[in-house]
Amino acid sequence: MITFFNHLHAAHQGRMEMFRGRLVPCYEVPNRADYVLQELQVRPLGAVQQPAQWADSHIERIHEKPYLDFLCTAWDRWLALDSANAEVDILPSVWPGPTLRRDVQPQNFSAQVGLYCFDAGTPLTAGTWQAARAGADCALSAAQAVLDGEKLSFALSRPPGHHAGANFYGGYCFLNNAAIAAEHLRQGGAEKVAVLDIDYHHGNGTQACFYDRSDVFFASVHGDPVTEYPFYLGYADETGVAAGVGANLNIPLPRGTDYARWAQALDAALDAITRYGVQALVLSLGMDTFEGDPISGFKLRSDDYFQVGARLARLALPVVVIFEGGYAVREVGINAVNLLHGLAKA
Ligand code: SP5
Ligand code: ZN
Repeated sequence: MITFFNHLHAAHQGRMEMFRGRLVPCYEVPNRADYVLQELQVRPLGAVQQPAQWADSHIERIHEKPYLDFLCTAWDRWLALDSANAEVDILPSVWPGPTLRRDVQPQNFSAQVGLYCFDAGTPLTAGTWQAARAGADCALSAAQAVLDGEKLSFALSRPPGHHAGANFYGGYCFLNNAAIAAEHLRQGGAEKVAVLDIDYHHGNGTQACFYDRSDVFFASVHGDPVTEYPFYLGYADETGVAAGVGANLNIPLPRGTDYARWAQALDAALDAITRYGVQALVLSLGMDTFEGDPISGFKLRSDDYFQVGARLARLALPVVVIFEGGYAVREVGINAVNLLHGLAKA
């Protein structure tokens, strides 16, 4: 395995997110990535490197240019409104809900934030762009490593990506690293690829990126959106549109699901990927399926992740692993590295 570590990840450090009318400390904290790196140093799985610097054109295959322009200028515009804004992060407070227009771009900064951001839990901070952009470089380098013949690569980065889409952010995510990696595999010659998302939360951004495409199969096992974030996508009846019909698989599971039942769902997703017939896999690896996760509801235990890795290895595909969620900070390194060892050694 080769790991690409985002050395700029801590530039993104949100202070507060909205929960039930109050601002509470962010769950998506810099320590998360540092603990995974630390555990990889205790139980190594190959080299840890910095990514190459990739041109923006690779990111623009997934994200729209006006959205990227907004992200990379947002903090400076925020400070220009009021220099005291340096003390607080950007959160939206107004959205283009039902009957309101999203086809005109308002000039007002807060109105633009609401156009691009779909929740009030995702602070945009001074270093968000720098961290997210370097994370996309990690994803591209990890995909390139697989194109160059590596069997397993790991983009160890934050903020995560799977809730972000072509022109929106939310769910702690800004740039969709898994989608960027999958598209890079396609550009590099893989005719069909799969993205398997095992974060606790449905990967609505990734699904949206590929929903009308037959060349990227998206499969996700996640908390049932009828009760779980992101609520408005991730149901079993979402199977794709147009050319993408049959290339999207959602397996929602109830809160409280344990490893035995979760593993059955994983096997169903793996079977579907095998039947689809792909040359490479992108794994959106969220560790928030862990029983100790503070914001999630599945019951996987630390030792289970070895088995998860071994099950994934049965696909016998090259895998690009993208780090997503997981908020039990003390255990996130052990759990992620358990899975990677199960995958690499099987
Ligand atoms: C990448 C990822 O895992 N994003 C998840 C975003 C979830 N945001 C909503 C969090 C709601 C927090 N609820 C706190 C409950 C504490 N008891
Ligand atoms: Zn998650």
